[in-house]
Amino acid sequence: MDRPITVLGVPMDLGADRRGVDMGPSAIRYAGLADELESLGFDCVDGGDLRVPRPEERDPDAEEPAGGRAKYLGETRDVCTRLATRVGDVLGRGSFPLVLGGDHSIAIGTVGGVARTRETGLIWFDAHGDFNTPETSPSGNVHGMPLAAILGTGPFAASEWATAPTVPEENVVLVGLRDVDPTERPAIVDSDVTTFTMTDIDHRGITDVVESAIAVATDGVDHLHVSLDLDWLDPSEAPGVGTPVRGGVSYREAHAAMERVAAPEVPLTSMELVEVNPILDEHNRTAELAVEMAASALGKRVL
Ligand code: EXY
Ligand code: MN
Ligand code: MN
Ligand code: MN
Repeated sequence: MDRPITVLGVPMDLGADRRGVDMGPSAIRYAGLADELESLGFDCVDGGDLRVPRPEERDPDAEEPAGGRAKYLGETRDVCTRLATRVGDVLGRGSFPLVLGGDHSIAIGTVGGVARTRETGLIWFDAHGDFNTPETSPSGNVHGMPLAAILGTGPFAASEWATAPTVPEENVVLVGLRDVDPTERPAIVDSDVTTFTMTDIDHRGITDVVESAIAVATDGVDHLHVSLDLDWLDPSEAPGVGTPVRGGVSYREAHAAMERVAAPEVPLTSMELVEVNPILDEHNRTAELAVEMAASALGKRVL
Protein backbone atom coordinates (compact mmCIF):
# COMPACT_ATOMS: atom_id res chain seq x y z
CA MET A 1 0.00 0.00 0.00
CA ASP A 2 1.54 3.32 -1.02
CA ARG A 3 -0.56 5.34 1.43
CA PRO A 4 0.50 6.71 4.78
CA ILE A 5 -1.08 5.41 7.95
CA THR A 6 -2.44 7.69 10.63
CA VAL A 7 -2.79 6.12 14.07
CA LEU A 8 -5.56 7.54 16.27
CA GLY A 9 -5.82 6.48 19.92
CA VAL A 10 -9.18 6.49 21.68
CA PRO A 11 -8.65 5.69 25.37
CA MET A 12 -12.35 4.92 25.83
CA ASP A 13 -13.65 2.75 28.68
CA LEU A 14 -17.03 4.35 29.31
CA GLY A 15 -18.73 1.72 27.16
CA ALA A 16 -17.54 -1.18 29.27
CA ASP A 17 -17.82 -2.22 32.89
CA ARG A 18 -14.25 -3.14 33.62
CA ARG A 19 -11.82 -0.22 33.79
CA GLY A 20 -8.48 -0.62 32.06
CA VAL A 21 -9.43 -0.69 28.40
CA ASP A 22 -8.67 3.06 28.31
CA MET A 23 -5.00 1.99 28.46
CA GLY A 24 -5.38 -0.03 25.26
CA PRO A 25 -3.92 2.63 22.93
CA SER A 26 -0.83 3.06 25.11
CA ALA A 27 -0.36 -0.71 25.46
CA ILE A 28 -0.56 -1.17 21.67
CA ARG A 29 1.91 1.63 21.06
CA TYR A 30 4.19 0.19 23.76
CA ALA A 31 3.97 -3.17 21.98
CA GLY A 32 5.83 -1.56 19.07
CA LEU A 33 3.13 -0.59 16.57
CA ALA A 34 5.03 2.29 14.99
CA ASP A 35 8.26 0.31 14.53
CA GLU A 36 6.34 -2.63 13.07
CA LEU A 37 4.51 -0.45 10.53
CA GLU A 38 7.69 1.39 9.57
CA SER A 39 9.52 -1.92 9.15
CA LEU A 40 6.81 -2.75 6.59
CA GLY A 41 7.66 0.45 4.71
CA PHE A 42 4.68 2.53 5.78
CA ASP A 43 4.91 6.23 6.57
CA CYS A 44 3.22 6.07 9.98
CA VAL A 45 1.93 9.28 11.60
CA ASP A 46 0.68 9.16 15.18
CA GLY A 47 -2.33 11.46 15.49
CA GLY A 48 -2.31 11.14 19.29
CA ASP A 49 -5.26 10.30 21.50
CA LEU A 50 -8.73 11.78 21.52
CA ARG A 51 -9.73 13.24 24.86
CA VAL A 52 -12.19 10.99 26.68
CA PRO A 53 -14.04 12.27 29.77
CA ARG A 54 -13.13 10.43 32.95
CA PRO A 55 -16.00 8.66 34.78
CA GLU A 56 -15.52 11.01 37.72
CA GLU A 57 -16.12 13.94 35.36
CA ARG A 58 -19.56 12.55 34.58
CA ASP A 59 -22.19 15.24 34.37
CA PRO A 60 -24.98 14.12 36.73
CA ASP A 61 -27.48 15.72 34.35
CA ALA A 62 -25.89 14.03 31.34
CA GLU A 63 -28.11 12.74 28.58
CA GLU A 64 -29.83 9.43 29.15
CA PRO A 65 -31.64 7.47 26.44
CA ALA A 66 -35.35 7.99 26.04
CA GLY A 67 -35.91 4.37 27.00
CA GLY A 68 -33.72 1.64 28.35
CA ARG A 69 -30.15 2.02 29.55
CA ALA A 70 -26.98 3.29 27.90
CA LYS A 71 -24.36 4.33 30.42
CA TYR A 72 -22.39 7.48 29.59
CA LEU A 73 -24.51 7.99 26.45
CA GLY A 74 -23.77 11.71 26.30
CA GLU A 75 -20.04 11.24 26.73
CA THR A 76 -20.03 8.42 24.16
CA ARG A 77 -21.87 10.58 21.66
CA ASP A 78 -19.34 13.36 22.23
CA VAL A 79 -16.33 11.04 21.75
CA CYS A 80 -17.78 9.29 18.70
CA THR A 81 -18.77 12.54 17.04
CA ARG A 82 -15.23 13.89 17.44
CA LEU A 83 -13.74 10.59 16.33
CA ALA A 84 -15.91 10.55 13.19
CA THR A 85 -14.58 13.99 12.31
CA ARG A 86 -10.95 12.95 12.88
CA VAL A 87 -11.36 9.76 10.81
CA GLY A 88 -13.04 11.71 8.01
CA ASP A 89 -10.16 14.19 8.01
CA VAL A 90 -7.57 11.40 7.85
CA LEU A 91 -9.33 9.78 4.90
CA GLY A 92 -9.76 13.16 3.26
CA ARG A 93 -5.98 13.54 3.38
CA GLY A 94 -5.58 10.21 1.60
CA SER A 95 -4.27 8.43 4.69
CA PHE A 96 -5.27 5.08 6.19
CA PRO A 97 -6.84 5.53 9.65
CA LEU A 98 -5.70 2.88 12.12
CA VAL A 99 -7.83 3.47 15.23
CA LEU A 100 -6.77 2.03 18.60
CA GLY A 101 -9.37 1.36 21.32
CA GLY A 102 -10.59 1.56 23.88
CA ASP A 103 -13.85 -0.32 24.09
CA HIS A 104 -15.91 -1.21 21.02
CA SER A 105 -18.33 1.70 21.42
CA ILE A 106 -15.76 3.80 19.53
CA ALA A 107 -16.70 1.97 16.32
CA ILE A 108 -19.79 4.21 16.18
CA GLY A 109 -17.37 7.08 15.57
CA THR A 110 -14.87 5.23 13.40
CA VAL A 111 -17.44 3.75 11.04
CA GLY A 112 -19.44 6.97 11.11
CA GLY A 113 -16.34 8.84 9.97
CA VAL A 114 -15.53 6.34 7.23
CA ALA A 115 -19.13 6.26 5.98
CA ARG A 116 -19.24 10.06 5.94
CA THR A 117 -16.88 10.03 2.94
CA ARG A 118 -17.76 6.85 1.07
CA GLU A 119 -19.80 3.66 1.01
CA THR A 120 -17.75 0.99 2.71
CA GLY A 121 -18.06 -2.68 3.50
CA LEU A 122 -17.62 -3.72 7.12
CA ILE A 123 -16.23 -6.95 8.56
CA TRP A 124 -16.78 -7.11 12.33
CA PHE A 125 -14.55 -9.74 13.93
CA ASP A 126 -16.02 -10.39 17.38
CA ALA A 127 -17.21 -13.04 19.84
CA HIS A 128 -20.24 -10.84 20.43
CA GLY A 129 -23.04 -9.44 18.30
CA ASP A 130 -22.72 -5.87 19.64
CA PHE A 131 -26.32 -5.55 18.41
CA ASN A 132 -28.05 -4.49 21.61
CA THR A 133 -29.90 -1.19 21.96
CA PRO A 134 -30.57 0.75 25.17
CA GLU A 135 -33.92 -1.05 25.28
CA THR A 136 -32.50 -4.57 24.90
CA SER A 137 -29.13 -4.33 26.63
CA PRO A 138 -28.69 -6.57 29.68
CA SER A 139 -25.89 -4.36 30.99
CA GLY A 140 -26.41 -0.81 29.72
CA ASN A 141 -22.83 -0.95 28.40
CA VAL A 142 -22.59 0.77 25.04
CA HIS A 143 -19.73 -1.51 23.88
CA GLY A 144 -22.45 -4.14 23.43
CA MET A 145 -24.44 -1.82 21.14
CA PRO A 146 -22.21 -0.25 18.46
CA LEU A 147 -23.29 -2.35 15.49
CA ALA A 148 -26.96 -1.68 16.27
CA ALA A 149 -26.16 2.02 16.51
CA ILE A 150 -24.22 1.99 13.23
CA LEU A 151 -27.05 0.27 11.37
CA GLY A 152 -29.99 1.48 13.37
CA THR A 153 -32.55 4.24 13.18
CA GLY A 154 -33.95 6.47 15.85
CA PRO A 155 -32.23 8.64 18.47
CA PHE A 156 -29.51 6.13 19.27
CA ALA A 157 -28.49 5.58 15.67
CA ALA A 158 -25.00 6.65 14.68
CA SER A 159 -26.49 8.49 11.71
CA GLU A 160 -27.77 10.99 14.29
CA TRP A 161 -24.18 11.40 15.48
CA ALA A 162 -22.05 11.07 12.39
CA THR A 163 -24.37 12.87 9.99
CA ALA A 164 -24.18 10.17 7.39
CA PRO A 165 -25.99 7.04 6.39
CA THR A 166 -23.51 4.55 7.67
CA VAL A 167 -23.05 1.17 6.01
CA PRO A 168 -25.43 -0.85 3.82
CA GLU A 169 -26.52 -3.84 5.92
CA GLU A 170 -25.88 -6.05 2.87
CA ASN A 171 -22.20 -5.15 3.17
CA VAL A 172 -21.84 -5.94 6.87
CA VAL A 173 -20.43 -9.29 8.03
CA LEU A 174 -20.02 -10.57 11.60
CA VAL A 175 -17.27 -13.20 12.02
CA GLY A 176 -16.51 -15.19 15.18
CA LEU A 177 -19.86 -15.10 17.00
CA ARG A 178 -20.19 -17.31 20.05
CA ASP A 179 -21.80 -15.15 22.74
CA VAL A 180 -25.05 -13.51 21.58
CA ASP A 181 -27.70 -12.25 24.02
CA PRO A 182 -31.25 -13.58 23.53
CA THR A 183 -32.32 -9.94 23.53
CA GLU A 184 -30.17 -9.04 20.50
CA ARG A 185 -30.54 -12.29 18.56
CA PRO A 186 -33.83 -11.38 16.77
CA ALA A 187 -32.38 -8.11 15.53
CA ILE A 188 -29.33 -9.90 14.11
CA VAL A 189 -31.39 -12.68 12.50
CA ASP A 190 -33.93 -10.23 11.05
CA SER A 191 -31.25 -7.94 9.63
CA ASP A 192 -29.48 -8.25 6.26
CA VAL A 193 -26.16 -8.62 8.07
CA THR A 194 -24.27 -11.81 7.16
CA THR A 195 -23.10 -13.84 10.16
CA PHE A 196 -20.41 -16.49 10.56
CA THR A 197 -20.38 -18.11 13.99
CA MET A 198 -17.59 -20.19 15.44
CA THR A 199 -19.63 -23.23 14.36
CA ASP A 200 -19.40 -22.03 10.75
CA ILE A 201 -15.65 -21.69 11.20
CA ASP A 202 -15.47 -25.20 12.72
CA HIS A 203 -17.33 -26.67 9.73
CA ARG A 204 -15.99 -24.59 6.84
CA GLY A 205 -12.59 -23.49 8.05
CA ILE A 206 -11.37 -19.93 8.51
CA THR A 207 -10.14 -19.41 4.95
CA ASP A 208 -13.47 -20.32 3.39
CA VAL A 209 -15.38 -18.17 5.89
CA VAL A 210 -13.14 -15.13 5.38
CA GLU A 211 -13.32 -15.53 1.58
CA SER A 212 -17.11 -15.42 1.86
CA ALA A 213 -17.01 -12.53 4.32
CA ILE A 214 -14.85 -10.43 1.98
CA ALA A 215 -17.04 -11.25 -1.02
CA VAL A 216 -20.19 -10.13 0.82
CA ALA A 217 -18.65 -7.07 2.48
CA THR A 218 -17.07 -5.70 -0.70
CA ASP A 219 -19.92 -6.45 -3.11
CA GLY A 220 -20.69 -3.21 -4.94
CA VAL A 221 -18.48 -0.99 -2.76
CA ASP A 222 -14.83 -0.08 -3.19
CA HIS A 223 -13.76 0.30 0.41
CA LEU A 224 -13.55 -2.09 3.36
CA HIS A 225 -13.36 -1.31 7.05
CA VAL A 226 -12.24 -4.00 9.51
CA SER A 227 -13.41 -3.66 13.10
CA LEU A 228 -11.29 -6.16 15.03
CA ASP A 229 -12.38 -6.90 18.58
CA LEU A 230 -9.47 -8.82 20.11
CA ASP A 231 -11.98 -10.98 21.99
CA TRP A 232 -12.74 -12.82 18.72
CA LEU A 233 -9.60 -14.79 19.47
CA ASP A 234 -9.61 -17.49 22.12
CA PRO A 235 -8.78 -16.09 25.57
CA SER A 236 -5.79 -18.45 25.68
CA GLU A 237 -4.31 -16.25 22.94
CA ALA A 238 -5.89 -12.92 23.94
CA PRO A 239 -6.38 -12.87 27.72
CA GLY A 240 -6.25 -9.08 27.99
CA VAL A 241 -9.80 -8.29 26.90
CA GLY A 242 -12.76 -7.08 28.91
CA THR A 243 -15.26 -9.80 28.00
CA PRO A 244 -13.35 -13.02 27.21
CA VAL A 245 -15.37 -15.96 25.82
CA ARG A 246 -13.92 -19.47 25.49
CA GLY A 247 -13.89 -21.19 22.12
CA GLY A 248 -12.45 -18.39 19.99
CA VAL A 249 -10.20 -18.56 16.94
CA SER A 250 -6.63 -19.71 17.25
CA TYR A 251 -3.54 -17.60 16.73
CA ARG A 252 -3.03 -19.00 13.21
CA GLU A 253 -6.71 -18.67 12.27
CA ALA A 254 -6.57 -14.99 13.24
CA HIS A 255 -3.44 -14.44 11.14
CA ALA A 256 -4.95 -16.36 8.23
CA ALA A 257 -7.96 -14.04 8.35
CA MET A 258 -5.83 -10.89 8.44
CA GLU A 259 -3.49 -12.12 5.70
CA ARG A 260 -6.50 -12.74 3.45
CA VAL A 261 -7.88 -9.29 4.23
CA ALA A 262 -4.51 -7.84 3.12
CA ALA A 263 -4.73 -9.35 -0.37
CA PRO A 264 -4.20 -6.76 -3.12
CA GLU A 265 -7.71 -7.17 -4.54
CA VAL A 266 -9.32 -6.40 -1.15
CA PRO A 267 -9.96 -2.64 -0.78
CA LEU A 268 -9.02 -2.37 2.92
CA THR A 269 -8.91 1.39 3.59
CA SER A 270 -9.46 1.65 7.36
CA MET A 271 -9.17 -0.52 10.46
CA GLU A 272 -9.65 -0.44 14.22
CA LEU A 273 -8.30 -2.63 16.99
CA VAL A 274 -10.48 -2.60 20.12
CA GLU A 275 -11.02 -4.08 23.59
CA VAL A 276 -7.36 -4.51 24.55
CA ASN A 277 -7.31 -4.28 28.35
CA PRO A 278 -3.72 -4.46 29.62
CA ILE A 279 -4.64 -4.78 33.29
CA LEU A 280 -6.29 -8.12 32.48
CA ASP A 281 -3.40 -9.16 30.25
CA GLU A 282 -0.32 -11.29 30.70
CA HIS A 283 2.82 -9.21 30.00
CA ASN A 284 1.13 -7.10 27.29
CA ARG A 285 0.52 -10.23 25.14
CA THR A 286 -2.84 -9.05 23.80
CA ALA A 287 -1.48 -5.65 22.80
CA GLU A 288 1.43 -7.40 21.05
CA LEU A 289 -1.11 -9.59 19.29
CA ALA A 290 -3.01 -6.48 18.19
CA VAL A 291 0.18 -5.17 16.58
CA GLU A 292 0.65 -8.51 14.80
CA MET A 293 -2.94 -8.42 13.55
CA ALA A 294 -2.49 -4.95 12.12
CA ALA A 295 0.79 -5.99 10.46
CA SER A 296 -0.78 -9.05 8.82
CA ALA A 297 -3.81 -7.04 7.68
CA LEU A 298 -1.43 -4.49 6.15
CA GLY A 299 0.52 -7.05 4.17
CA LYS A 300 3.28 -8.48 6.39
CA ARG A 301 4.58 -11.79 5.01
CA VAL A 302 7.24 -14.14 6.26
CA LEU A 303 8.97 -14.39 2.85
N1 EXY B 1 -23.81 -8.68 24.98
C1 EXY B 1 -23.31 -8.21 26.28
C2 EXY B 1 -23.85 -6.79 26.55
O1 EXY B 1 -24.44 -6.22 25.64
O2 EXY B 1 -23.66 -6.28 27.66
C3 EXY B 1 -21.79 -8.21 26.29
C4 EXY B 1 -21.21 -7.25 25.26
C5 EXY B 1 -19.70 -7.34 25.15
C6 EXY B 1 -19.25 -6.42 24.03
C7 EXY B 1 -17.83 -6.61 23.68
C8 EXY B 1 -17.18 -5.58 22.88
O3 EXY B 1 -17.61 -6.92 22.36
MN1 MN C 1 -17.20 -5.97 20.24
MN1 MN D 1 -16.50 -8.69 21.83
MN1 MN E 1 -14.92 5.17 -3.39
